[in-house]
Amino acid sequence: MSLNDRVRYSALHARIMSAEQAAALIPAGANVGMSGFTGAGYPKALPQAIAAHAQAEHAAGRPYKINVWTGASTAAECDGALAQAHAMGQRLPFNTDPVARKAINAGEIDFIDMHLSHVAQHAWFGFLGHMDVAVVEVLGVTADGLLIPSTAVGNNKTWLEIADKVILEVNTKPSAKMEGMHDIYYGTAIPPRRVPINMTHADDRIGQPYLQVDLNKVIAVVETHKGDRDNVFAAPDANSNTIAASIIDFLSQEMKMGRLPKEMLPIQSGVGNVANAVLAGLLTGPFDNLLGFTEVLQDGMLDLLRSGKMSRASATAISLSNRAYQDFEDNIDFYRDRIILRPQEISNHPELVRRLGVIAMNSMIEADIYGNINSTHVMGSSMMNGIGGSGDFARNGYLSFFVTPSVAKGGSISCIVPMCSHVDHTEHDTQIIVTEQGLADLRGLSPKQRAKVIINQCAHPDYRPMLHDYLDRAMKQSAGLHTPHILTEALSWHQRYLDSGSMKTA
Ligand code: 0RQ
Repeated sequence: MSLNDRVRYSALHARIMSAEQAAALIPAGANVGMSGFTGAGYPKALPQAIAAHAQAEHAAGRPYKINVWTGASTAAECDGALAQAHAMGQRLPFNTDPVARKAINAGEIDFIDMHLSHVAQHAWFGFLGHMDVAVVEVLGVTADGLLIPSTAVGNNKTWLEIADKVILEVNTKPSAKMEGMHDIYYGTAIPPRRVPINMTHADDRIGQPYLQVDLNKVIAVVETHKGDRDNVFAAPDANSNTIAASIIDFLSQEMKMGRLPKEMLPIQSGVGNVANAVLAGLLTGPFDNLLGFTEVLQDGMLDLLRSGKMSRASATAISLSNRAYQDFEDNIDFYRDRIILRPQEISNHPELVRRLGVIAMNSMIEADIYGNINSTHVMGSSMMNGIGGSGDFARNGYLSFFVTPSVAKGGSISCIVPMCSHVDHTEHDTQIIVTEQGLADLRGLSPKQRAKVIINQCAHPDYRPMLHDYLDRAMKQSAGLHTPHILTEALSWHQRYLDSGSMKTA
């Protein structure tokens, strides 16, 4: 299908131009809102043209950087290209690109790590500054001038509303038959004018299938013809399968005990291999008519929909391997009835996560013996990806799981430590921790009770005696204080790793 067929609002045809021409319209220092969420729906041609433009400007001795706000992570053609060209000054709210990560940790990019549900509203409130340009991938424009969203909705609704100028990147590669799959809610308002969001089931449609834009703001329309990045996952390993089995067993027990409704509650699943293993486990598990209320729809959830185990899934992005994407396109009529793509301010909304009773499952980097969770930083200082949506779901979910293998880097790092080197989710947000060693149910436990359960159930046997020793000595020294610590020792495990390459004592 040609670009003119996709852009059915003919007045926009005059604004079609090359990515290079459009890139030249973005001035240095601009705040640019880009589409993109977990490697889906990000602009592909324009960021590379901006990167080339930046390099030409640098060669001419003119500094050129822009500030980039997205939905979540993009891909090499976007974050990677811009970081490679030293073209990003500020970046928010979540990144997985290795080149950008390096620049963030080198202090070249000011990275602002935010809850994904906060981004749009902080932008409306004016907390982030003024948005100059929005660069948004769409699948087409209707004859009425409405925009057909792409594989991710993310913050696009907000970017299109608040930006002074808009550049549309029309991707002619994904099937135009995605039209109708999206649900864009326009009812959010700034306090004190907010009203409840009228959603009581994960699969309620509360908005319209199209994004709106003031067409007078559209300064360029650029074509791209390229699929999203291949979000491929290795087959689940033994650890992931063990963690998945523990979670499914735990949910079954909860249901038997009457603490989980028989019709089951909607599922949120983070990204990564463990998350996919849990979803794979649900394929053969005892639950039927599942609902997904999540941010990222990955291969595992597509399989659940295909099998009929899951009836519908709500997300803000479909982030698939190329293999699963082909299945999605081949069976698009089937999936259009079963997938609802929403703005991330809705997919991650605390009000909805709490009302719907979502079961949240997220991966982490480390947990401490009291249940504080680090999802973002390696050894306290180095940014990995960001908090993403994990906090939106963990604090507000009906049940909230944090999962990790018990050790990292071949066993030289314990993922259960005396004190987290950085805290994203506090002990108050953590209900259940799962490693391949076991599951620690922390609900209703005091800090000292939690510490014993976490060490006994979740720590690797190589580190369990060291953790017990730390806890015992901390209890003795503190003589009964609420959360015993030995402050001079609490972070010594991380320091030992930095000094010697292992958290183990010699
Ligand atoms: O590093 O690749 O150099 O070997 O961290 O670890 O085990 O492959 O796990 O890919 O699932 O990522 C928390 C980062 C886990 C991710 C995190 C090292 C390990 C490896 C990756 P290498 P794994 P995953 C929905 C929810 C926050 C956002 C979130 C994440 C690398 O899940 O970003 O939850 N979560 N969003 O070796 C040092 C430790 C370590 C460690 C692991 N204790 N110390 N390094 N690693 N544990 C999605 C969105 O919000 C969009």
